Amino acid sequence: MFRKILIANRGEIACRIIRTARRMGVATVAVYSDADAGALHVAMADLAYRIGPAAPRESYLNTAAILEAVRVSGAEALHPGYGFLSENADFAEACAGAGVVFIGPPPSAIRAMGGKSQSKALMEQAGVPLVPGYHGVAQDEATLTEAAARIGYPVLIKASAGGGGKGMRVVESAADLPAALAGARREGLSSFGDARLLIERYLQRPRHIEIQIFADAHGNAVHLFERDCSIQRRHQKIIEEAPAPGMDPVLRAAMGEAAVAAARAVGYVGAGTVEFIVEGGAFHFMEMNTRLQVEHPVTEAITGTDLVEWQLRVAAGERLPKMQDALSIDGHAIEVRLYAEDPARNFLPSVGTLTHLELPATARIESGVRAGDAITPDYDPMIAKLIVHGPDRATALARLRIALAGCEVVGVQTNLALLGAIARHPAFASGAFDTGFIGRNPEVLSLDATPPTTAIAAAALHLLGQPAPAHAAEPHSPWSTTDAFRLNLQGEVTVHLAIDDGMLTIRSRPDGDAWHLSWDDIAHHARLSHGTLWLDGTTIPLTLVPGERLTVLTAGRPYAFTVIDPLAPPSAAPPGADHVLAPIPGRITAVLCAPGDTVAKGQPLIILEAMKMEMTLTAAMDGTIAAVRCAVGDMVQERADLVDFAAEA
Ligand code: MV4
Repeated sequence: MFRKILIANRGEIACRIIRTARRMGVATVAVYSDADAGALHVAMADLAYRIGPAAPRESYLNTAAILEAVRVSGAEALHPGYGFLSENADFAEACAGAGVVFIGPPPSAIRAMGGKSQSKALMEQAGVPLVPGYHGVAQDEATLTEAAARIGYPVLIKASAGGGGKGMRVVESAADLPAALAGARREGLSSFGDARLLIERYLQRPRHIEIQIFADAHGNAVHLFERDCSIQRRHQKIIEEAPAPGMDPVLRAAMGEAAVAAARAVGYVGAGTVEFIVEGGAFHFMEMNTRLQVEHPVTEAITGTDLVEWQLRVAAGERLPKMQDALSIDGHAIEVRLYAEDPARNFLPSVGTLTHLELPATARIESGVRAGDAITPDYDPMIAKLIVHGPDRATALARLRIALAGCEVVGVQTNLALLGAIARHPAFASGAFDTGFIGRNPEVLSLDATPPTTAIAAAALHLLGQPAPAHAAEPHSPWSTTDAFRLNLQGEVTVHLAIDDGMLTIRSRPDGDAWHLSWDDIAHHARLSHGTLWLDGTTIPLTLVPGERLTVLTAGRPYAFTVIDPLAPPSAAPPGADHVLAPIPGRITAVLCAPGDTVAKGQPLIILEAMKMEMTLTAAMDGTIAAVRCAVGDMVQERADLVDFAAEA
């Protein structure tokens, strides 16, 4: 076994790899960018080296800096994690050239599976079933038109070099084909520098089922069953589970054999995943991911394995720890990805400091952050993965609901409400879902932000125990205290709270050892002590997190209140539709307008790149551009004013 490995990654996966290496007695070396100098993976490792500025291109994708860290640290092997350089064949080759073992497949296997058309041709030869389609070299209009007709409409056009749904177009009939081909070519060229296309029969309600495979350098290859990753949003997985609900053992065996055949066909070594789409009992190869995947823990849970340990053993030349006969499925596991993203802003990444973070001890937690850390615009905004396991799916799902209720995140917006809504949804519980789940159940995306009575009462009681506003003219006068001293008003104190667009006025007065609170014409009797609210005779546990906003965590959800000081001077009116503001911090990648331009509502004005996403900012109204306050390459802060419209004539 290696004495020391370097982890060329960050966040939860770097932490997860360090944990297993340490258990195996292998020393660990972290690398970090300037943005990560204080990150958890750096604190956990035995040694750590700076590799560059925050931008991935200059740090976690910087081959020279990473190989220099390998050299000075004396690491014998390098684990690339997922993302970044994990599926870069040139990097894997550079590792070999530098005398360090790349903990992953041979560069030739990465290359063979890298392109869609090429990998499909290889898989066809290996007898792995494909979606009926065309993935040939010829790209002329006549060939593609004839292929689409032969396949039968509806067809799906994909960019040969594509991934993540980019460049995909559904075409319902031959009349729509020329425009769709032209559009997909343009998108392929701009996104991947490659205009080649392939065409497939469009499956209307597929499930995304993938097979975990593992191979060693001695000619052994096994599969570790399937994961169902059908619950996705915009090609981003949010819930994964193993085994797939309702999976038939015959189909499982056939998919497992096909996945192993796929691995053998490219001389695979190490951990890999073969993705299929499944519809009506038939399965079709989509692509192979030549890395350890984010969702590998559900496979670990049902097979009782540690796949990072397997990766290290195989990379060190050992045989697979278990052969196919020794592998079986134990119960059911579900993983959810908790992201820092804002449901109210179309699930854009939400940046900020995690002022409060509690994750449930009842689930396996994989996280790269702790309370006090920041979610920055530089990297993926995942906060944590939660993995639950049980003897059957119903038990695992019940454990998931409990685990989600135990998550407390303050400082950034999260997708917790979405995860909870899916975990409670009957169609998810039934197991009869496909990749269209969120599209057909859009109510899971909408959140009811109305705070419950408990949260309002707790916020008001907390504020009643706080000092008076700082601007009070005479801080020691009875008029400025909040102990409910008032002449002729029965000791009444008024608290003003704002939540989202709403505003609440709560009247309060002491009542024995508790308070009498009233708002919206309803009165309550309440007391707050030791993290418990006593309200109208019922005791409710909750968490209060003071800060710029006061957050009350109750019933598994955060409610953030802004304390309104009615005596404070009015602030400047916020810019409205006549300004384009940066929704999150990021880098300007295109400026599509200039002063004096007349633009129409909805017209793209600025393209902003942040958290690995590209965002097009559009005009909120028809008008004339007065000023453009940013240029390509600028880093801008959240709410930065990017474009101003001229005042209406
Ligand atoms: C498909 C498909 C239907 N028919 N191919 C989306 C991303 C890429 N990896 C493949 N994708 C799809 N390919 C055919 N012939 C539907 C999808 C698809 C999808 C696949 C897996 C998980 C989620 C998805 C969401 C929308 C579409």
